[in-house]
Amino acid sequence: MSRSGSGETAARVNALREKFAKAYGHRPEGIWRAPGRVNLIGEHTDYNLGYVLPFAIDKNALVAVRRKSQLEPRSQVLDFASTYGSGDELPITSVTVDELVPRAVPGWAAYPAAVLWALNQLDDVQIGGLELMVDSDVPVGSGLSSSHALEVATAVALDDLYGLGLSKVQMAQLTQRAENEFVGAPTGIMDQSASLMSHAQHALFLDCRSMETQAVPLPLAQHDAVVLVINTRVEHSHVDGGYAARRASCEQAAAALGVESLREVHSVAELEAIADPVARRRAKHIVTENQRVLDAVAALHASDLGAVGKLLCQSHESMRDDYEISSEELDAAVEAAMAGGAIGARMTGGGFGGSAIALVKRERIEPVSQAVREAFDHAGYVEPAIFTVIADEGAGRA
Ligand code: GAF
Repeated sequence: MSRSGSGETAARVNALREKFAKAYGHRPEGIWRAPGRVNLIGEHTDYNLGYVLPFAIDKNALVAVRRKSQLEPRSQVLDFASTYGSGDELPITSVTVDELVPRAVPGWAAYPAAVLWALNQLDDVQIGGLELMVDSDVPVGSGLSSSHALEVATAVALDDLYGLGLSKVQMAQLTQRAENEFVGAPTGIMDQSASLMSHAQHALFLDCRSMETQAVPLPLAQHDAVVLVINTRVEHSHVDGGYAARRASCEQAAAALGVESLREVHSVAELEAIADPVARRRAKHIVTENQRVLDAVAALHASDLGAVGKLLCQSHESMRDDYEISSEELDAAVEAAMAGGAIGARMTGGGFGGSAIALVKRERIEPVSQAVREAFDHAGYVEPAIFTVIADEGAGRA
């Protein structure tokens, strides 16, 4: 089991500064940090304008940037490098500002490029040549929002460097547009909001309709409890069909009920009017999940971790049976964690792979981890990566 902390981030910031200087021949103007997230509860409710309760984690993306002078001949060229590669030479991908068109940039560079593109769509914003280098310890494809961390780090960097004065809500909307239109993933607004707006030791209660937030204290220390992440290492992607299909079912259900979004539905009984059984089941998850978020916020305020744990388990069942976005590995992780003595457990994020979380008393970390490892070994799954996470502060200058 491992855990990354702020000491590790500081060391990565220094290493990134040096690698940047080596690759580009001078130091960056600054380095910005944006965390990944886990979602405690409230899954697939964001694009239904409902409630979510994520928190930023102590794993993050770093982006080092230097603006090219308008006097330089290459001032309209955007250079992207990352520390991901091994070896001494870090390859640089270069595109001109004019070449920034949706879906045109492959690989990880699509995420910072998407943000540059989205910024240049705004009135009065003209971002020209840049040198950029990224570093991240958010595991890719793990359901911990590695792509949004890269996007948010780029957005806060450019907002700061160019003095754009964007609010956090505007930055969340901007990175959502980048992800939806440039990258082509029809995702909601939760992940970037968590990365931007979270506070240390708190979960972020976000109303995705009003974009109002409340920092909800996580009473983990009082209970000597932690949040354990179980990364199944089955990679997922939201550009694939499953995520979009769930979105379409929700829109179909809302249309059948004559409401703008499923946020306007408050009881499962109302869903009887939906003729299509699949759309009805999908809508049932959303309606019940919104209520579970509200109940979880109340339980956290009451410092009732037992109640939070029950809600996590109910949420998982709903995603497994009604929303059908779990996987064999995620179900096994949740089942084994509970058998090993977790207070509650559920898959987290978009689903179809990625990670589960378990709420665990500190003294049960090892038995729970062991139970999960044994279950995976027994089923012949890839060995999961298991680590604790801490609720960290949202994005900013590193
Ligand atoms: C992914 C998306 F990016 C989020 O917007 C959200 O819909 C989540 O899946 C499911 O809750 O992480």
